[in-house]
Amino acid sequence: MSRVCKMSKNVREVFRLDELKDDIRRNMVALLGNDPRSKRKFSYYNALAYSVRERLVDLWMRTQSDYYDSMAKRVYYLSMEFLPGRFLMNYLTNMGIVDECREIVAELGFSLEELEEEEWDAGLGNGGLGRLASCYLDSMVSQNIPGYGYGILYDYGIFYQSIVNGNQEERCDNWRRHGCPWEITRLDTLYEVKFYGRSETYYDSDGNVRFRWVDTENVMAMPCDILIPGYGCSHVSNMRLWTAQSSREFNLSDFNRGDYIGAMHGKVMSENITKVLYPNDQFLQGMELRLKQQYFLVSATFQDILRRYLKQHTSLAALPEAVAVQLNDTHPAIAIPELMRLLMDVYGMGWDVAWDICTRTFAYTNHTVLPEALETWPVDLLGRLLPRHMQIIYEINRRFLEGVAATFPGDTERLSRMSVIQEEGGQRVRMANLAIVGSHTVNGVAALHSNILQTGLFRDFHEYYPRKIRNVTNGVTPRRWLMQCNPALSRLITQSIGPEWCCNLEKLRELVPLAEDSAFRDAWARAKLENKRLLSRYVLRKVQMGINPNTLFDMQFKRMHEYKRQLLNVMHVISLFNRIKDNPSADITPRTVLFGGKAAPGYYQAKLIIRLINEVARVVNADADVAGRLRVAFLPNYCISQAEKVVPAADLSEQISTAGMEASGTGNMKFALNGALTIGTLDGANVEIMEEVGAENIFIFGLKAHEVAEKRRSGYNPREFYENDAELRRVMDMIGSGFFSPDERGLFSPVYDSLMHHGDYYMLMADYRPYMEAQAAVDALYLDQDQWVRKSILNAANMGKFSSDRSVMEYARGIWHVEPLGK
Ligand code: GPU
Repeated sequence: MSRVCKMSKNVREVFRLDELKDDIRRNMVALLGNDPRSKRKFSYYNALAYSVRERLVDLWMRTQSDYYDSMAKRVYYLSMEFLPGRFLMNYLTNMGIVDECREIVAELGFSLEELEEEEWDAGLGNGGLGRLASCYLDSMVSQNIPGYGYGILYDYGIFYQSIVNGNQEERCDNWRRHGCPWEITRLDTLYEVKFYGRSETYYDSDGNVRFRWVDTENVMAMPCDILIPGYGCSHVSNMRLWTAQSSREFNLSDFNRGDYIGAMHGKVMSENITKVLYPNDQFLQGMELRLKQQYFLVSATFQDILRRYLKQHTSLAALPEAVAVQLNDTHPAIAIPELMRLLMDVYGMGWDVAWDICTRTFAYTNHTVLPEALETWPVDLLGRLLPRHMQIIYEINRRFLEGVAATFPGDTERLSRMSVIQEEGGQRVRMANLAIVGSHTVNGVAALHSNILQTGLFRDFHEYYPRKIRNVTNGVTPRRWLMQCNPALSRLITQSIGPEWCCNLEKLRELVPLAEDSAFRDAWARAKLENKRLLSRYVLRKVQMGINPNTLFDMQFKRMHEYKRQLLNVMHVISLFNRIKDNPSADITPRTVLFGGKAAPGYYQAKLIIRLINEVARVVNADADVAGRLRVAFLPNYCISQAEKVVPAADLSEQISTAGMEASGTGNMKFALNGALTIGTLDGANVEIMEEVGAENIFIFGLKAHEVAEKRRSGYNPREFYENDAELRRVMDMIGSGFFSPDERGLFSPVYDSLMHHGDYYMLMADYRPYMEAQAAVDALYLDQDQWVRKSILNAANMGKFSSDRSVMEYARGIWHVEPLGK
């Protein structure tokens, strides 16, 4: 049993809480140079943060030496994105000292909540993919699985979104402007990362042909660690984020030539690598700087992995027994030729031995089937930036295709589909093919998605490697996504079934019988109402709009994407508006429809839909007939800390993507876990949510994935729905004719045209009527609060499967082959 495990016994003693207040005051002076008599919230937040962090450093060091002593196999989770949000409350929650801390902070004259609000989100990701990585780190360390996150410390995270005259405007997110107390910068550790140059052959002393990468331009990578505390402080791990520093020698040579500005230019250019996160979600832009970022992450990380490994091993032959590397999508897939290069060119191995090590080390997770998101890099770009890697990729492909050709003789079409090199339209490297060939396991992120990989996108690979492509359904951490974000509900659950649920989410099933207990239902409804009140106050503060907590809170919060179909939701809102206008005295269920989400800055259609939401909101909210029955708002700058306010307050969760397009979704899990009912298509993890909560407790509608595929094949005609449905026709005509944009009648024509004239690729017209019917069922059920609350309880109670603890254990046992330490 590890030393660390015993630490959680007496938190007061372990975390020296009696000294915390003094430490906060000391840090105010010593670290921040502030007068402790000052009442600046920001200073106190920082002083508290440092005081909390220093209590974990010791545990972190013990954890690391536990890993070292036991020679445990380590998991490296490589991701271009992490989306941790704020750290303070997560540290306190996982340390189990929220209440104690609240008291201490009160003695200093603050509320914990106001200090919490001083922290900027760490927005080092776009959306679900980055947040999943952060949930997995929480679950790994909480379950004693020795793992690390490796990523990039962007100076500028995902942009700050504001809404000006209904339009999205982007401002840069200078999140570390005032420092970040959670970072531990390792100034003394620097790795060199090479770019450009050329691959050179030479003969080694045995007369063998070898390769080396020469005439490179070098940049230094410096690590910055952020601690990740496990729940109950079982262990403390870290994510290691790299920042680019100019290399010293390239400066010096220029200085010696007297070219000061030239030297500075080079310095600035090289440090640009980690300047900014690319804000595209599921869209490849193909910029050289992005490929540089990817290789920068991979090169620095592998130097670190091998350094740590070689401290305890003399030969690299056993690497796959000591190291598992998970590639979070193809973004870090250049790691495969990089490890080959290191093993062959630096450590002198032959191809076959190196390839065997490589393919036993890597596993790859696919997160999308959208064609515009699949990474391909032009051969000339990749070959110029990473010439030796390009050579290795060609050789991987040559050997791979040899194998395929032997299995499927004469099937040249199959060869060209499976090739790592795409030939048509100029040679490009298909990163997904490279990742599949170089990994022992490939997984999709929900059952339906993995199935689509096996039978659709990666069908040829599934035929060739029948056991390689598998499923691990996503999950979310119950610590942040219930315990921390929803204290009212957490308290009620713990009072009713005890505290174990937060480490064993299946325990929530014990709530099932309580759905029949009217006192419990009342308490459940009160918790929801309290959260809705809190959110109403937030909405008033943010967008100066009053919303009524007694109305149905209908929420769609996620990145703006055509396939996620925020537009379908808007079409429902417009239809409700029309029904009220036609019959102002009609008895309808009062609703508040809330939206949030960022659009990629270059995604025209997604930005236009934001504008449409805001213009519809303007019309609806100003209408006297509608008052009290329908309100619409778009909350700017959706981010993790906003999600923590939104999710607990939802009655209805909108998960309405075109079936077959959302790989999994994780917002769907967060909302249902917090007692929202889902209206959704049979897409991604919605399918499994329905299986868990029961078809009678969820509003499923619309085309199924195979029907979407069939319709695309047989010819889909959106106009047919327009012609046969008067209510739909009216909605479309209002959008197209400028009803919501009287000063600019043609403003929304592109929205109208995409559905009516450009094929309605995401099939909103086909799903409109079924969606309207499902929404009518929602309205009816909401009027019966007793039934609604019962179903709300049953939703939360049946979400056990969607804990990221379960997902991580599936990876650990089935893919990484690691066991929790100390068990
Ligand atoms: N996802 Br690829 C992203 O958030 N960004 C990406 O670049 C890619 C995928 C999402 C999927 O859209 C979502 O369905 C999934 O739940 C999430 O990754 C985590 O797997």
